[in-house]
Amino acid sequence: MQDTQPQTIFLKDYQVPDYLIDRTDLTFDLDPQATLVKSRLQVRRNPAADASGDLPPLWLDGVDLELLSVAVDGELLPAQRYSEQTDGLLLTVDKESFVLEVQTRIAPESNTSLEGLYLSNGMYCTQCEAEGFRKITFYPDRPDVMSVFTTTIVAPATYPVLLSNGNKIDSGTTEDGRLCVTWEDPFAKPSYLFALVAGDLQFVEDHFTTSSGRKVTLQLFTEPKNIGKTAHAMESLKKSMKWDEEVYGREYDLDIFMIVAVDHFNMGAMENKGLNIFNSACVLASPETATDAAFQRIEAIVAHEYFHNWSGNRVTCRDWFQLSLKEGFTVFRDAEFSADMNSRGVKRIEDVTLLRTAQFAEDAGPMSHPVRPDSYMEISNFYTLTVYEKGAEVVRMIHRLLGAEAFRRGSDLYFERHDGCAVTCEDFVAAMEDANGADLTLFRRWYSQGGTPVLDVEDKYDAEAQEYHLTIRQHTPDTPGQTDKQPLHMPIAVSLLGADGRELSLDQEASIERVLHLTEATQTFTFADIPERPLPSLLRGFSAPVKLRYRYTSDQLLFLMQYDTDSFNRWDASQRLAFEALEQLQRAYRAGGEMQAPEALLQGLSAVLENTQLDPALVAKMLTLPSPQELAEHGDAIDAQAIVAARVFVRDSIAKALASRFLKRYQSLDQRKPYQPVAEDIAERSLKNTCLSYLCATGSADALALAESQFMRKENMTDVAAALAALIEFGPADQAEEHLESFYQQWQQDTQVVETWFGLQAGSANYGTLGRVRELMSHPAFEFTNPNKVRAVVGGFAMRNFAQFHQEDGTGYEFLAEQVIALDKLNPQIAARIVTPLTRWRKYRTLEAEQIRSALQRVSDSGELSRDLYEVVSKALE
Ligand code: 0A1
Ligand code: ZN
Repeated sequence: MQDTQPQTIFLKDYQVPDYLIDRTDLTFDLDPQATLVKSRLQVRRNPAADASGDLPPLWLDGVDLELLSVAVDGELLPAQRYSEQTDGLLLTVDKESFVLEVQTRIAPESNTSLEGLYLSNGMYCTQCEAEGFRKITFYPDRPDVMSVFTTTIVAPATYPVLLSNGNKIDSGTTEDGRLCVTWEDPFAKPSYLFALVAGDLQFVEDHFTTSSGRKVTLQLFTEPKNIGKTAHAMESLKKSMKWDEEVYGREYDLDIFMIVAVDHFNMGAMENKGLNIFNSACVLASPETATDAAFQRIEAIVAHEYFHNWSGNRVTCRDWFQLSLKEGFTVFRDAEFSADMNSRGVKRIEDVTLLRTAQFAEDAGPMSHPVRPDSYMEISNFYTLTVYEKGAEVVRMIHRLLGAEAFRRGSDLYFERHDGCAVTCEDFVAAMEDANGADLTLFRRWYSQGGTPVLDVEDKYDAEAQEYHLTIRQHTPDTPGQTDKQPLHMPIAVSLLGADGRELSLDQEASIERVLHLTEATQTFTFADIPERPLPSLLRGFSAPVKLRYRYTSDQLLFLMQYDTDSFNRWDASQRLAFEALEQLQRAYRAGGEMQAPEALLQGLSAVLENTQLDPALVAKMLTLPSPQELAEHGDAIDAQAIVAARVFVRDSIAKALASRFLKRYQSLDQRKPYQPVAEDIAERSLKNTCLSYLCATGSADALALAESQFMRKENMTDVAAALAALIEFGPADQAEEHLESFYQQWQQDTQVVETWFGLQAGSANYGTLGRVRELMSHPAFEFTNPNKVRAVVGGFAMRNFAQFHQEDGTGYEFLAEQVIALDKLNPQIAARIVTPLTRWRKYRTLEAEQIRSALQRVSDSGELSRDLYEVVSKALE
């Protein structure tokens, strides 16, 4: 917590560090309340720094540390040569190079922020990105200071596993019987990639032979009770290592790669060099306990962290404004990996859904920022969908504009040029240009300009000239601190469909898709030799992260749903149709008029459901209505009740109209196969469970009996959780309570399943009532200091339970304010994230807006806020 108003840090103020640290030798003497940290730094004046004038003082970041001693070249430094401040230590040394030794004491047990060194279920672990290392020892805690680390860990024999980055070079026992291990990481790295783990852990081991024939040991550590849940992550790791060699030519570089699962973690996982630390929920899985979605998430996150070894660790960020350099690129890499391992079309749909629901909302909210932000108060607040997902879209557009081979040349040059360096987004783009003689001058605006561009498309067919003209107008709305946006360079992938549903050939090479380079505010593209008036399939594969408007008629959307060969656009047509129906019904609801069944949508979905040639996962996606959050993102003066009512009405109309088809499809897919988390089976289960949910929505006893039988069979968690969700949403209350209870009885020992159980209730339109959520928070399995539990219960309610959170009396908002205030005292990062729904108050109609704003004001008035929460709340109230 700060004493004064937090400072804003600006990209334009960046300066190279005054001093470099060539070597960092650390010794940890572990103790829950008094861990002794000794650091020995080989300090050297940075030759690239301004050399005029006297030697500048040396600044070391440090937060919540007890300073014990400071010595330079073996001599204790007199007190007048250093001054301790709330956020660091300023030293006057007057030497160009010297050895600095600092001793500090820290209390991991009292560290609930989960940054720095902390305890999770009795095991020590660290989280240093972005600025957690300064909670361990005094250090220039910035990514452009890269150092070779050795780490010695001393701990009681009750902590037999002692890990850090790199290779183990020594181990033994001290005179008093404690264990002592030393690790050396030969690759220079910034402090944010440092890691330490100590505990009574078990591990599984495997090996991977790299393309050049080096044998790498792979180890995955967990608490003993979880050792049976490691196989999927290990397989995912081996697949990732192979893929990165094949697709990017990137080999692993150490002799050992370790993963550790911890229960208390603020994010998904962390790419520490050679020692990745994972949130248990993002690495542990077994068929009985984890859903298909969890299996896929684990595969993606294991890959993401592994890929960071090159895009992040070997080549890192100069400063935190460049965060998307490593995150945007790595998300793009992991998305392509997942697309190669599973269904490419479905992966794209999932990613775009996230972007449209959450990133577009961020772009339109008070924390809106470009992919490369210009300023921040607290960097932890910028691990955002914009930096990650929109950043990945920006890289994807480069891939589209240049083509796969050219992109690979660019990435090879980038890694070769900058290996071992801390660089900028500009360096990435420059490598892409230089490797290919390309010009991305205009394209760079994507990094500096925020907001979601809107494209308006109009077309004209000239029968006489056999020409088709597409006119595209682009416009990006103002965002906080940015007005008068400039046009962006973006690829627009287009096909033209003829009356028979086939794509027309677009040039001599008979290709059916063209990538238009949009660069101007308004631009017209002409297609020659077009023999009939075509129907355009626009922005195929979502080739740019924009909102595209074109006046499709319902018939045209039905046509695209039937014929478009781009599975993304095929799905998108179904979503456009659903949006139209839902918006019309919201208007009817608000006007107190009658709600009419959405005939066109019913017709389209009926055909889709009959089509057994289509990937069942795609069918399931087409049958899934846009979420309330996505509908809210579209609207102004949001009326939450209208959104909920319209959505329930459409859902029930579909359920009723297609009931017999749902049953037929459910039955044909309900084959008792042994569980495997492979794309084909996942696709079948997703459609089967979508059918089940619609069947139960009718409330029919037969349908509920199907769900009950699926629940009782306990074949795998995907089917069990889907059945339970349907039962609690649509079944009689007393039975649902029984099922919830029996589920808990069976799984109460399993942390991940208990999180699922919390989430199912908190996110349910029926069960996640405020009273129920409060009860869950006093359940013995709930832990306010565990982010996963908070996300399941508080987040499940405030972020995934639109209907209950937006109850008209405003109590949902008050509840969230209360939780945010309490959380901020324990874990500022989580407080600043979970407050998000309150920050979007301006989008709602007057009544809700006033209620939400006043809840946010209450947070603001509650006393001194952490820097994390202060930044988010103050920007939202501005
Ligand atoms: N670099 C990690 C994300 C991460 C960021 C911050 C953390 O602690 C506050 C933890 C993880 C990734 O992209 O996976
Ligand atoms: Zn990452």
